[in-house]
Amino acid sequence: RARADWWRDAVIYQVYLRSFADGDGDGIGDLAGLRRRLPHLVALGVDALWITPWYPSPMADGGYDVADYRDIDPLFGTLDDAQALLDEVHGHGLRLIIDIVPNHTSTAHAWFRRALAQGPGSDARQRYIFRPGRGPRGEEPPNDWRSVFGGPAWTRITEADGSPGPWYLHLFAPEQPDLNWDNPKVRTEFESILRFWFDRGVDGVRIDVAHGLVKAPGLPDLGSLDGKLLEGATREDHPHWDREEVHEIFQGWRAVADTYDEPRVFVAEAWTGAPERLARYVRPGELHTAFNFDYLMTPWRPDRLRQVIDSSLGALSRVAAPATWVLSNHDVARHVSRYARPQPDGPLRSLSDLTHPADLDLGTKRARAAALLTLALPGSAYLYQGEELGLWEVEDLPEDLLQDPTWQRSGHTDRGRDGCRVPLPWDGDTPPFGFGPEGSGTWLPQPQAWKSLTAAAQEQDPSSMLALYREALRIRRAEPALGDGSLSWESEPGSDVLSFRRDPGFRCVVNLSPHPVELPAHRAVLLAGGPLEDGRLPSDTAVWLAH
Ligand code: TEU
Repeated sequence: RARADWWRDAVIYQVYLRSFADGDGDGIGDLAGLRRRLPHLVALGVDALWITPWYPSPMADGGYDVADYRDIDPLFGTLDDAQALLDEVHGHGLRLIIDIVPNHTSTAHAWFRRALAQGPGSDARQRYIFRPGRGPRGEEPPNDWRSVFGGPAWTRITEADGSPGPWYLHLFAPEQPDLNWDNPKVRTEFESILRFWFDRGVDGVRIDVAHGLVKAPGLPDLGSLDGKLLEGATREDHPHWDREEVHEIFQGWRAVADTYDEPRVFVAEAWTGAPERLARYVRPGELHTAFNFDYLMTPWRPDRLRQVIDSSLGALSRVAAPATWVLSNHDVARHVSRYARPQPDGPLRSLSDLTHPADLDLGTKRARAAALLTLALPGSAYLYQGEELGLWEVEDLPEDLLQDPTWQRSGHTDRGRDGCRVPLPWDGDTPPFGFGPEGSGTWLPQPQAWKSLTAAAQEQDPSSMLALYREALRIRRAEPALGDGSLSWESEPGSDVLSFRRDPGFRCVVNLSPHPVELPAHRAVLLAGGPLEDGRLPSDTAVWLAH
């Protein structure tokens, strides 16, 4: 466990806790389930786990509405269970990263309850962003900001005496009031929360909505410049995304992390647009890494992939930070399903713009190639639970079961993010596929077709997605050329084959053309899908080569 820079080339597995494994049979994943299934992650060969929020929460947004940052929700277990998990993870030589949500709390957090109870002008109210409404009776929201989940970013409260009160800001659901990061009490509270978990041995923290904490003074209107909220983050001087002042907060966090002997690391969730903007979060003295969402949103197209790989590596090398590579997470449609259709020109993260039905065989083939591409790139990689099983987006969940607030708040135009959050299939022939004890339910229904994708079924099959991931991770650990460093392109720009070298002596070739292509005369160490056709690499396939 000694390597101080383990995070520079780590493969980190995202556990979406309520969908990973259910120990107690209530249909919701928990810490007992995770502990029972840890051997799967050890055998897979990842370096670390990132667990999505495990804190007490009303679960209005799958736990991203936190009521207490220093405890565990009873649905998931207890603080003792968390400590036992952490010790077990460390016992396997793995590391554990937890999720912190500093942009907003839950309305059930003691601070927000106090803010409501103590009334106008109280200290408690200064911890959030309350403003009087516009209009003669304050009946209009204070500005034109929109919630990421749809609708206005403001909700009006009623004071204790029954009179209509001010509005509070929530960039996400109304159950997630934004904190006021201009308030020093908020700042010291979060540094203390970091120490609480670091003192217990947690190795790192994923920072939710890192680009959102600081709002422009005066909360100016967005105006007509911003049709789309998130994409608007590319705009300079956006009133609530990616503001310059967030960086001093994270420099303070880094100072906290650096007081520990063993490394305590950060990964920022920041949707910033240009890679140069993202690189600012990982300058020396600030955070260690940030998710590369440009890569995640890139369609399966050679020109786009090459461009994003180069721009990411370029921007990050200028600040001496490692790149990260992500194909899927709990907020986007699973990449098997994204790649299963004709690919758009622009960014691809939800399926709502793609009208073609999915060709899952094609999507799976491309996902296999994408795995080899991703794991051969310089830096660190994130795997989202179930991608090692080749799970696809469940696009036909019954509408009355959808739980993601996006679905409600969008007025039922966006199906939301439940389709990538369906509980994992572990073994057996029928649901719950070992997710929970025999006969228990699952909080979202699993497709019967996942019978062939259970971990147990794939265990037996050397051509399975699981076997591919295990082998790729085994080679990655053994191969000195892989991990952090740089790459040299061997294919020409504009080619529909991506071929690059990792020195010494390692090559990755990805064929995005519709035809088989010739390979250099090297030994194939791993093939994403085969067999080679007369020594040529089939379409939508990748290969790792060594001397
Ligand atoms: O996501 C932040 C975010 O801006 C988006 O990924 C957003 O969830 C998506 O565009 C909605 O369609 C983080 C978490 O990853 C997400 O699960 C939470 O819902 C969100 O923050 C609020 O805490």
